[in-house]
Amino acid sequence: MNRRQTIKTLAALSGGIAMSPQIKALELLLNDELKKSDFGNDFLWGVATAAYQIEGARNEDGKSDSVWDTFSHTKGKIKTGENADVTCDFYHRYESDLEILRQLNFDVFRFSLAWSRIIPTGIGKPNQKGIDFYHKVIDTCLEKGMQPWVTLYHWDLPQTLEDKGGWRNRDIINWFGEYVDVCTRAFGDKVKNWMVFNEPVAFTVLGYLLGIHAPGEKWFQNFFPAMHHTTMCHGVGGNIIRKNVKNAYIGSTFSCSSAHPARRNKKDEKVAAKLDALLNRLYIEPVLGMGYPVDGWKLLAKVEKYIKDGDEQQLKFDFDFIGIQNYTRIIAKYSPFIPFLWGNQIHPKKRDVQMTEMEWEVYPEGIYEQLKKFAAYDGVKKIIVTENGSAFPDKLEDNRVHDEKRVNFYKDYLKQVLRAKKEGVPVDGYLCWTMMDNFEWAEGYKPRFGLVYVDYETQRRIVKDSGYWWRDFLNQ
Ligand code: IFM
Repeated sequence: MNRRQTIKTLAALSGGIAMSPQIKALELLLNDELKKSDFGNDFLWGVATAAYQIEGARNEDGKSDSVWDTFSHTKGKIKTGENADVTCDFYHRYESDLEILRQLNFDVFRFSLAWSRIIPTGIGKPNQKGIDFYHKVIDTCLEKGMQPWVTLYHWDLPQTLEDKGGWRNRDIINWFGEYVDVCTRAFGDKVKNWMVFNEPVAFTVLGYLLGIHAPGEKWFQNFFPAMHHTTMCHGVGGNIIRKNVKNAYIGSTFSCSSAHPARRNKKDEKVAAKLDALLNRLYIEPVLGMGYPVDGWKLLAKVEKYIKDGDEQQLKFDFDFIGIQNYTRIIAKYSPFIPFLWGNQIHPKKRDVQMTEMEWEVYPEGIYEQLKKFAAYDGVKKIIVTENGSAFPDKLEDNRVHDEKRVNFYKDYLKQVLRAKKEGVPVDGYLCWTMMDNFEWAEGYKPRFGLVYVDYETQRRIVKDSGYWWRDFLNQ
């Protein structure tokens, strides 16, 4: 029996409850044809990007190095030995890139500001040329009828601030406040949609606990202060945006992956709960006034050392929306060999499931599970899927890229978003990761996530079949 037959059978067996939202949602999964109108007229459609991954122009117009410039130029840090000094050269090609986006019918362009372009010394005098660049990007979006959605911080801390301890130094609360103040004063008249952070879990866990992202620091004594100061900056950043930008729509974005126990036993369940606390609950719960999720992982209580009187109040912020970013799920299993976690994930390779080039399991139901989970928090008013996408090995053949797997990925994940929406989850928008292939952090340029293929030798852009699929879907 295939998946379609199974769902049909279940729907038939359910008899009396055939009209329940769950069954309606299952029926929806049977329907191969997705319609834009199913999501409603006000649903937002866009793409997401990040400064370091696409801009290039490493030292142009006064920009200083960020931690990612340093990290990518340090031998052995990037798997392919590459860096993003040039990457897609968006700094010089933003007009034609945004024109491609317009032709693909997207409403929203999400991008991040590079702190080291705007205030090269980290704190102090802003750099007018850096500010001018973002004005040009914003104006181009507006002229083309697209909404600019701005992320204030997508991992590229000015190196000069890292030299002072970066996110581990409590002074970053003031440094970040100053930076947000400069940005919101500069662009607040034109930009209404703001996100404080991109995936705080990623840059603190990968950058300060595991050392596999910039700045390459390791261990809990680095992670806990970085984590607490980042959380404090949610409140600080949010309040400054509220003060400086009239009618602002304010959010922050959170990566999330369902953590399922491998077996129904206490040990595996405990590992899954720890991973859930770390990966999904760590940053959203303090913002909502619930404190750190120590019930999920007691070890997190060690952050107390860095909490000062009055911090708990400042951690809270009443966001207008929450961005969720979902790619995969994790299957968690007890292991006596991994200290603290006492567990590990069962790699998708060992589970005979479809994987992307990142070796992440393709698990569309995961986005539904996370939308339901985030919507269940008191205080989450609206949700936007601020990133979702996949890397597959793309081949350029006669000027076309037939990326059928990526098209199917989008269709399957979108169906799950719609399923959640039909069940009452207040999800109001969906942004693809990402506009075009770019620098995938420690993985270099190998994984290609874009709707547009980038030939890095020539900087030629080639719209992939997935890009055309989006163009037609959005044109309905
Ligand atoms: O490329 C990243 C992005 O910067 C943050 N979210 C996940 C993407 C894919 O790994």
